[in-house]
Amino acid sequence: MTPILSEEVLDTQESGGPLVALESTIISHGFPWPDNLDLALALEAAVRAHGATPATIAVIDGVPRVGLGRDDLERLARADRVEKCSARDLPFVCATGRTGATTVAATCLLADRAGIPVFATGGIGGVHRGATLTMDVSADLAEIARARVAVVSAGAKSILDLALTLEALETLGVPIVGFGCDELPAFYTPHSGLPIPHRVDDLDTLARIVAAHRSLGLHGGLLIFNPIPPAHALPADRVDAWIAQALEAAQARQIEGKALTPFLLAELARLSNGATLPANRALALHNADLAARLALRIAALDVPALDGHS
Ligand code: PSU
Ligand code: MN
Repeated sequence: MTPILSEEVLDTQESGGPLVALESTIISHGFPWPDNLDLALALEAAVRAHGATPATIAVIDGVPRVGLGRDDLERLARADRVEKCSARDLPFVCATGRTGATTVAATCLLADRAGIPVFATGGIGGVHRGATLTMDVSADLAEIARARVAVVSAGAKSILDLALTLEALETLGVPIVGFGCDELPAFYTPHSGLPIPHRVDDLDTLARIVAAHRSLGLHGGLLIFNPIPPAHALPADRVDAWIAQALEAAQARQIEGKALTPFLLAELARLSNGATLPANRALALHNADLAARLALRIAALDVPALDGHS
């Protein structure tokens, strides 16, 4: 299951240049066609704008690929027979020659294998509300704890239990840094009211934290929270109401397991008359921008390369 790196990703890696991993579930299952293709291309452009190389990750016809061409991005965006592929799904999707859009969990795993130290996403999965009964906890958390990747996200939206998500991350020992914030951002809004342990306001310190994490030989990844820019944030009370309605609809229709997160995202878009989509797009681009700038600083710091990946 060795991932195949695109020529551009290989070249960048060989020259020690900056690379940013991007996930593909946001393309296939997070946004509707054709906005999703537009976003996938815009995310790559945001990374390139800083001189870094984007590496969008997915499984194409059974091959885990790091760095995709436009045709692959379009296929993922059309989402015709594209599976939502978390870490546990990788062996099946690869062995049967299927095409899978990788979640944060699967993207972290493949980015680690490819030796890419920085990964930008929109929001991470976490502990779902009601998890004390359902045990629905996203595999994103376990994989972030295992993969040697710095994950840049706008937090997690309150379709999840954000307080329990922070507790789970603490138990897993994942280092958390707020970039310009001292509380967990709640995806569509910058505020959750839940304090996080460390705040950093400049890129140099952020890069040095990633370097320290690496040179201490710490296993696993770290999480960088980058709140949505205020100009794009949605009103918190409206978001709470849409989430409550979306959760009710999921319960009434008995939607659970891997279908739950995509269902809730689509419901929020529907209930908000599409207002969640530009906010989601803005925060994802904002994260790609920060990840690219961070990748540049890390490359300049001469951080020891990841070893042990195949
Ligand atoms: N949260 C979002 N947008 C997303 C996802 C989560 O705000 O697109 C996607 C990510 O790919 C994430 C996955 O890794 O959903 C988590 O799914 P689950 O809860 O089934 O682990
Ligand atoms: Mn789940």
